[in-house]
Amino acid sequence: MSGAQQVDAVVVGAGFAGLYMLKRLRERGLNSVLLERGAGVGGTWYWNRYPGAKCDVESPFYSMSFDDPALDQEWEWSTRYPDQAELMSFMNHVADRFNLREDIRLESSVESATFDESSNTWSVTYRGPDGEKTLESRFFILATGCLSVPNVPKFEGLENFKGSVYHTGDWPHEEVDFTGLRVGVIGTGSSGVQLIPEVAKEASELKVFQRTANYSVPANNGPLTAEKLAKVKEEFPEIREKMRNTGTGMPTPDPTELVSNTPDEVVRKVFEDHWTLGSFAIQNTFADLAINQESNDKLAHFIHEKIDGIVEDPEVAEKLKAREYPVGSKRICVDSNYYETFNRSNVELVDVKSDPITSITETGVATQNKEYELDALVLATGFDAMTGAIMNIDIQGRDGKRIQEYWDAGPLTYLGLSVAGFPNMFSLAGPGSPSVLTNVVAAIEQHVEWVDEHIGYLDEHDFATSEAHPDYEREWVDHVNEIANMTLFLKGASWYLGANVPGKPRVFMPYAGGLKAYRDRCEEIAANGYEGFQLV
Ligand code: N01
Repeated sequence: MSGAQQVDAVVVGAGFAGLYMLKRLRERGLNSVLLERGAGVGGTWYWNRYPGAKCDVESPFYSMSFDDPALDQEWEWSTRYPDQAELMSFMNHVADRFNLREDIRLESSVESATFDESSNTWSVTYRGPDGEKTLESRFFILATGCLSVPNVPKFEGLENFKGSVYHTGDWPHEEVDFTGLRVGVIGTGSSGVQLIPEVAKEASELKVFQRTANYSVPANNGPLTAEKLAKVKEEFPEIREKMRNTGTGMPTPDPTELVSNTPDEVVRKVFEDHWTLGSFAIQNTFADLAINQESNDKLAHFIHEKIDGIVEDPEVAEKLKAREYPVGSKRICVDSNYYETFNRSNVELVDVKSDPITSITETGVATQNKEYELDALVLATGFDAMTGAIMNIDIQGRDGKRIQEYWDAGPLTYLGLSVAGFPNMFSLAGPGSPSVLTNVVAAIEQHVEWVDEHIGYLDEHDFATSEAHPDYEREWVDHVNEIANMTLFLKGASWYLGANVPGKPRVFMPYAGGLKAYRDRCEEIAANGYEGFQLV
């Protein structure tokens, strides 16, 4: 005996996936520990607390019942889209309501996990408030999130900047006041698009450093009236069922009509109605928007016209129009007054594609042609997505096989769940699964329930370990690529492809076939005795 604490399962990460996984494992009678590097639960929503942070999936749908329909009935969502504070309240409520905290160790950062073949256990070492500790566990479950490792570009001189530097994905817990300051924001993805209108209200001057314009649509956020909430609650069982049966993980039916078969005036009316309604659902109005360039161009053109209608300075409007890639191939943004913000006299859009940033100086940002004096700098520069958090843990499977080496050219998984050579290790909503291309909470729910049932199967059939068969893993990775190749996704230099982090392999990581098709596949595999998994 090593002296390390023995448990049945170690779960890493206290976001939606980790909390629900812990609940299910506990109900199965497994002695489980959840390790979380933050000082609180909430995952993404614990770290991303920048001004304007909110989810762009509507409140009732960006939630799950945690297999207890009473939760759906008792929680009162206040707005159409949940903001960061409300999501944190919800996650904390979940942790309390299901008594999860007693098995959660906060401020506990996992450093390594090594599989011991003689005992079929994982030795998981983490650094916690009391120093380094090790747990020995049969199952090792990664609920580490797809967007949890901030990407900080290697700007020359960043460390010399005398003002404050913030990253949206690692925002301070105390309030940040930009009143009267000259602020620079680098990055115009979803985080930047949400933050910029809020900072513009406080800053004396705001410089927005944009390398690539994004497509953004209005959120049309507002209170969720008592009447609407009552209706949602009444319909929850049906809504949850619908969410399980669509490609997007949303309750709205998948589109069947094609732009290419629809008269232009009808297409325009559909886009217009969705623009007024708000939400990213505009990209799911027709079945060919993600696969047909000409159809997609019509949506791009529609958004460009909207920008022209909002932004007063035609030159600024022109710069704000995304042109190099199809709508949705980089994740569409959902905003509250983003384009309108560029009509403010204290806001300047700086195009750093044509005039690149050369360094950060003591007093601001230097581009090839100009220097911008700043008091504070916000990096809205995204994440080392999908693989970053997993690759940050020194994971060794059978025969000393290291995940860092095995995934050197991109992630290899079977169903995004299991990796050949890493027995009893499961990843939730990670690379190779639909996760970020769908309503991620719906995707997480499916993964957690599948893993939980799989563990039940192993126990019922006296199997000690489960891991992906390498041939099935290869086939799955090929399938993920084949589906991606049928879409327009490969035309955007997105974080889906690892293109936002210099040197990261360019591999399309999520599964683009939709949640319903994926769920069916997972169920079929389970029904066939977990085909493709080596059960020993
Ligand atoms: O990150 P991003 P994000 N010099 O990678 C720029 C989710 N999310 O945090 O496009 C200059 O999208 C980069 O420019 P470019 C959502 O899934 C959801 O905004 O690489 N610029 C880009 O403009 C989202 O997709 C919500 O040319 C540099 C920006 O930084 C995902 O998180 C809210 C640069 C990064 O955009 C990530 O969004 C927030 C450099 N060296 C986030 N490096 C909601 O639910 C990077 N950039 C609403």
